[in-house]
Amino acid sequence: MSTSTASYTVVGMTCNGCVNKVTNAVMEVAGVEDVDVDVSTGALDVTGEVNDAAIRSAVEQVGYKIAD
Ligand SMILES: [Cu+2]
Repeated sequence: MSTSTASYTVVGMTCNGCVNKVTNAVMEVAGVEDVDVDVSTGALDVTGEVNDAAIRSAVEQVGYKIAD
């Protein structure tokens, strides 16, 4: 398995509470080692064995969307 970083844009985050929700949800995804979220840009950077579909569904389950 190789470690890599994937970048997404999350829509709908407005505060640090949103950042914490998204961070915690993505950290729960198997293989994820590190998560970095920027509330002002919506940037979500995920490091680890990145499973794209699992990350998208984790973000959606806490109420946000990933822009395509
Ligand atoms: Cu918020």
